[in-house]
Amino acid sequence: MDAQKPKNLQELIQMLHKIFKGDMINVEEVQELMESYKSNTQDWKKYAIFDQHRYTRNLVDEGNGKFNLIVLCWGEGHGSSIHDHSDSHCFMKILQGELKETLFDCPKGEDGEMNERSHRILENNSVAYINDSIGLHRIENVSHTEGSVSLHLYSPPFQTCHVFDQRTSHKNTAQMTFWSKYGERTPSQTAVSKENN
Ligand code: 2CO
Ligand code: FE2
Repeated sequence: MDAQKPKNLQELIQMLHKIFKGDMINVEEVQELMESYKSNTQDWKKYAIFDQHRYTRNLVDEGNGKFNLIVLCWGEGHGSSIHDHSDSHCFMKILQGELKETLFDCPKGEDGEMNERSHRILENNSVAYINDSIGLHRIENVSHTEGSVSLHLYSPPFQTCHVFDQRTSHKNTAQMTFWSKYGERTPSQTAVSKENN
């Protein structure tokens, strides 16, 4: 029997709370559930706070400590570094526009160019999944005319990740911060902690 489809973002969040109650995570189940929600701007516009200079991370829900649900806003040409996901599951649903995902192998050491494995365009409403055993990725909004918005679920939640230099494979730790929480702009912090990865 088909599982019930969430009619809006609130229902999706309730259903996510239910399936994250236990200790096991069924990746396909989460992916299918997130895919079955059809994006409606009205549901998430209060979280979609863009910045001119870089992509923003906007906290929607803390999932009873089991996961973070975050709306990311990618202005035209904005992109992330190459990064990992701190041993967490990462689900990423497109809410508006498109995003390009480039996959990289995890470098063995810190010498030389990183190996680019593949890339793809993620279309509206699709859900991508990654974890550190799959590899690393870079996410970009390659559009020159449209902002993109995506919904990310990380379980367990994490506050730092590793970022990598494509040319040298050099690895650094990056702090992840929120541009807003529950629709309210986060008070501004020191310059260094405002950086996204
Ligand atoms: N992991 C990045 C972040 O949370 C976004 S790329 O999609 O996982 O900032
Ligand atoms: Fe990521």
